[in-house]
Amino acid sequence: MTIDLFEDSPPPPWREQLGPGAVVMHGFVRDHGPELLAAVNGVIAQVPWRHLTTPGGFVMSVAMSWCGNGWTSDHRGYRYSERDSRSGQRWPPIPDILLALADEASRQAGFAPFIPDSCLINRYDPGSKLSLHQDKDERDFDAPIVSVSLGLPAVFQFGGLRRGDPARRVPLAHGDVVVWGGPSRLCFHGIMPVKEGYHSLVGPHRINITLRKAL
Ligand SMILES: O=C(O)CCC(=O)C(=O)O
Repeated sequence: MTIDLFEDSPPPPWREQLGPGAVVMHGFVRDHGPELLAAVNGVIAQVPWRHLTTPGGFVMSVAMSWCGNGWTSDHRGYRYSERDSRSGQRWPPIPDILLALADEASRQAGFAPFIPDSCLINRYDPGSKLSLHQDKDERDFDAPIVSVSLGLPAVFQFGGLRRGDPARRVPLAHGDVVVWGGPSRLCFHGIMPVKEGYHSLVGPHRINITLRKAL
């Protein structure tokens, strides 16, 4: 697929290595907020925000939506699905702009061309957080994870392969992209509670778009 979205972009202002195969590309999509947000809103119109319940019975503070392969959490555990179990319909396709972003970010982080099949969109209202966890419900771990931050800033925690390993705290801003894979693919990570604020484009929220090869 060829789209020229990233061809005119300036080089990323700076990269921060978090570990082998894990990098923050600060400002990578800073100039593309409106187009990315339009893509997000197109998905939300079809898959409205929802607060999932964890297998342990807790309602997640983060609101979620998705496209490509969807994501479910309930008392039976976490899993991906190709279709909405209520309607039997496939979840909406991943917008081209997000596919292009994932591929470009993967290559620039040193990974192979990347075609994700699942895109999870998280909305953090002030106070929302995501506890330290591993992304391990995907079928194979060869592909990296590409994670985009829009709107309010947040502190990303990035630890090691064991839950108890020390976790680095990395401030993320609008337009930052984190890519992790290879030896870091299963590193624990999370988001600390998002502080109150207002972003001129996104409003009083942080939006995260995470692209994965799930099935
Ligand atoms: O919001 C973020 O930056 C991280 C999201 C995340 O860890 C996840 O969706 O698994």
